[in-house]
Amino acid sequence: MGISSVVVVVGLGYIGLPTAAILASNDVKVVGVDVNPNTVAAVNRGDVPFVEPDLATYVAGAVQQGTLRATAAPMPADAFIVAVPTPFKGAHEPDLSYIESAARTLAPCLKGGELVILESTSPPGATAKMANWILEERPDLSLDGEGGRPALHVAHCPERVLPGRVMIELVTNDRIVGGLTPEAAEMAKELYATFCQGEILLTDAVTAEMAKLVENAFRDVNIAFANELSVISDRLGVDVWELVRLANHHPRVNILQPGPGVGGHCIAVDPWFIVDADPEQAHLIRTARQVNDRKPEWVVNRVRDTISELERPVIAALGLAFKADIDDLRESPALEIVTQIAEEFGHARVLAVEPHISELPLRLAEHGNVELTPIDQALSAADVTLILVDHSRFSDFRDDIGNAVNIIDTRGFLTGQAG
Ligand code: SAJ
Repeated sequence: MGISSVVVVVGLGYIGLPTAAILASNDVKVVGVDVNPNTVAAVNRGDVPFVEPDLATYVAGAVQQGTLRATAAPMPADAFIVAVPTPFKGAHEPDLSYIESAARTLAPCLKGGELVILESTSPPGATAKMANWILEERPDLSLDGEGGRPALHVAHCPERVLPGRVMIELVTNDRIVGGLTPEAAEMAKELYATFCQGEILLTDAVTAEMAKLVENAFRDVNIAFANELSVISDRLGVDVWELVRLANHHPRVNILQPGPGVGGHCIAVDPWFIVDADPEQAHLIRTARQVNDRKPEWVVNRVRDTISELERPVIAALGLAFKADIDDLRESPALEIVTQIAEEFGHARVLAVEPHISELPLRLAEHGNVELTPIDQALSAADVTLILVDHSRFSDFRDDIGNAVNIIDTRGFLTGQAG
């Protein structure tokens, strides 16, 4: 893949846009495609429609340099990267409709010889399905040149970047590339090598799909262990953060941090794809998901106990994002907890503190008893302080928070062990 190559990136979201921007800043000509006209317009202005450190600089630079532009529909290119959402449908089944739609939309642009990469986190077999959808549209093409039909090279290259560190990790993380054929894997490796300084490891597509899911399930299971410990410790009157800190002095123990639950669009979602692939065998992975999903309810129960004596409680809820120092509220346990509190305790005033957003999300705004409030005002008005996210911006207020009455600290923020 030389510098005269054109790469089309389908889906300009949390992964597609950073990938498009980093390729474009390495002199690859990139055309980003998105169904949302606001996203297309924003990118063409050099703007970024969400918060991710340094991304805005990359996008603005690449647009100005003329290596990145956005459009509504794909066009012929040397390589296509599909980075669209893979949400659930029904009871935790993966919904591949965005991948199918991307595959069918890019199919008319192909002539044979192109590289098509699926980056979206996907259940086992999704890359092969994507290839089949393309071939359904284009029976004149093949995956291996069979019958003299020009070959398409299809691979899976899951993203593994941590929100908040995307632009760094895109460059420094190792990548797993799984080809439907070894040649496809080699071609994908060459493309990623234009910006990735980590090791690029080649395998088949299903192993690459599973590797991504397994990484997130590993983290989920380990967070579930910490969350279960936090619930047991609370019963026993033990400070779980001290317990974890002490146990982690053992040379082979590394317990993660308990919290209000697991959020984001990855760790709370991906393990279900493994469960869905083999429901009968996936006991531990399913249980971990359930333990983490039950944690917000446990926090709400703590709030219920704390406010039971108060006539008109004022609750300061610190943080709505799914984790520290980002503005992303997707699958956020903090948002779920605050919504439940607002719904269930109509007599309470909830002062939601989230320095990374400028207005409340609709599902909170529709409750008359929730206000987005600056932290100083919330702390001075509150008689219950609920710490849901350990944003670094809250650190300046550590003393005020520590002096508050009725503190429920779901992150170990005050014991200084969060992270
Ligand atoms: N969390 C805890 N305790 C911990 C660590 C995390 O409660 O000790 C919570 C966070 O507060 C958050 C959730 O878990 O609600 C997930 O946060 P995270 O920082 O663990 O992960 P994500 O979702 O931001 O990103 C993950 C990463 N995967 C792994 O670390 C294995 C990232 O590398 C992936 O690229 C990303 O998922 C993804 O897109 O799949």
